[in-house]
Amino acid sequence: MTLNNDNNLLTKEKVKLKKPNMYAVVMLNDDYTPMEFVIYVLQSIFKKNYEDAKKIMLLIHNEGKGICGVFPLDIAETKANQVVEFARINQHPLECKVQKQ
Ligand code: TYC
Repeated sequence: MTLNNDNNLLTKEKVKLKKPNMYAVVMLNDDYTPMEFVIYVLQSIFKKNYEDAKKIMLLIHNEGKGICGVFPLDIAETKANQVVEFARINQHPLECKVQKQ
């Protein structure tokens, strides 16, 4: 909004707010990572409750991949890196990728 000197309303400017591009963190299935480890990752990094984490883990196990969450790019990349790093420390081959929505 703009006011003139008499404080009268002159114009209503359009403020354009662009929604941020969103990115899915996609987790991939493998034959070695224990199911309970994947559930723990989904709970700790993606803040899922046990029930939802188990459902997502089984979907990935059965379908080959699945979305853990959708975030702005920096957060998606941070979470994907945390997953891979935590898996490496525990000697599991768990992988995930970041995919633009
Ligand atoms: N397929 C694994 C097993 O049978 C479990 C698993 C689920 C691994 C999801 C990775 O992203 C994954 N132990």
